[in-house]
Amino acid sequence: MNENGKANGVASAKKSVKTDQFQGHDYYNIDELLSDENKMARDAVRQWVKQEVSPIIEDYSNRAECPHHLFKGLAEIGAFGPSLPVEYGGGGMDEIAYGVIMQELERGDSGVRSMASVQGSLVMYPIYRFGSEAQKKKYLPKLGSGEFIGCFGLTEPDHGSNPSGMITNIKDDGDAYILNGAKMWITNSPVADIAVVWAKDEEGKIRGLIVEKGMKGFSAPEIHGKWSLRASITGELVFEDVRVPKENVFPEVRGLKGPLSCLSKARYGIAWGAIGAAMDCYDSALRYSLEREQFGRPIGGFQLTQKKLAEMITEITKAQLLAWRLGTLANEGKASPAQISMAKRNNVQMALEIAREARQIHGGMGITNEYPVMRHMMNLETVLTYEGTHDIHLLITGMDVTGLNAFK
Ligand code: TGC
Ligand code: FAD
Repeated sequence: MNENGKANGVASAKKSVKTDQFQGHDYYNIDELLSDENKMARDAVRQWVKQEVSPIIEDYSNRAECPHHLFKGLAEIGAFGPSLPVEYGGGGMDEIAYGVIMQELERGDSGVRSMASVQGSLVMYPIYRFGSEAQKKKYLPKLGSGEFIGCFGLTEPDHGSNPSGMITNIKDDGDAYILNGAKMWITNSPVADIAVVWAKDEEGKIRGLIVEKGMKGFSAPEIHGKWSLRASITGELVFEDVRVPKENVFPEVRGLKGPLSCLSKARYGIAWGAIGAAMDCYDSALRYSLEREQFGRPIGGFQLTQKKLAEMITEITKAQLLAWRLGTLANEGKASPAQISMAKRNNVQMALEIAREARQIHGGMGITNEYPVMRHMMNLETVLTYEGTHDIHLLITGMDVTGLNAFK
């Protein structure tokens, strides 16, 4: 209690939310490794997140509602496909620009970064990479401008980590395919105009197709009751004899490498994004540790608090270097799927551990929505699982270094 009989935690919470964020998380001058274009992209997105996301996100997350209105703004700041060519609705920037944009979005909220990851890497990218010229012309400009929202359907109720077992299927019916099956846990599906769906053909080969909202037999019910990623909308995709014109099928790509190559793109973005969530937790914990007093001094003066903060900035710095090096490899077209797995796994786990430590530094206040920490922590539980679980990425690394496949 302070001299006015008020709880210090609440008083300092009110004070600290008004304080500007610390910028002290560039411990190894990583800025010097970024191009001017990278820095401009990062600063513009950071500013946008401060103005448009930070003031509203706790409220949306509390109400478990998706801030759909942000889609247009995300398009305007170039968050959809930053490294895709401009003529196909992307930003024409390099892979590090894509990374720092995801970092700044996830500093705001993992769900907002998800909105951009799905649209850019899981919907625009497959259409750009595998689509016919007509598909590219029809969908990419509208997706890039945020006029259309897209979703990506790979996971099924009984096939998550093992998508090759999928049962969703297409059967030839003249000028169309008849699509049957169901997808589960699909980000943005209830609000999507189109879904990129992966299904097996009659030969058992995985094909990609674009399913449009309103097609007869297609529905996308919302999944409720999430304690994580609450500001992101998640749903199913249900297909009951949906007639999909053949012109909506990706012409060439066959097999799991189609969807997995999209995942490589998105997992790369998550490796950067998780750093943003970690930075926000670290900033909040550092600030709180300097403001909050116990035993007559700031809690930041205690060795155990300093240990937590010192380890946090060490881990953030290591994650930044991992992401930056991965970005330089990606710019040269040399980032392997296994290298991407290592960075996704390491950086998400790092962010989750930092969120948990930051929560402790905030004491009881850490469990409230006065601070972003608990929201990030809960979000990161999803990020640890989607786009390949923590353990699946470990096994990908294990397979890469031993040459032995633990999945088969
Ligand atoms: P496997 O036999 O190893 O591979 C099949 C073919 O794919 C190739 N490949 C890849 N290609 C590109 N990028 C990658 N990352 C690739 N990984 C593998 C591979 O070379 C092979 O090619 P080919 O030419 O020989 O046919 O496949 P498998 O069935 O043994 O599975 C391996 C495993 C377990 C690693 C894979 O299934 C996997 O990654 N599982 C995890 C599933 C997953 O990540 N699901 C994510 C769903 S989407 C999502 O979560 C979106 S969240 C969106 C948001 O809100 O941000
Ligand atoms: P399971 O595969 O059943 O795994 C359960 C546990 O078993 C995990 O711990 C896993 O690591 C472990 N396990 C599985 N296999 C092995 C093994 N061989 N060895 C050791 N351990 C193993 N999917 C999409 O297609 N599109 C989306 O937009 C999308 N968005 C999502 C949004 C949210 C909020 C969530 C939660 C998920 C989303 N997903 C999406 C699905 C996500 O990719 C899957 O949840 C994830 O791949 C894991 O699948 P699963 O949940 O079925 O878990």
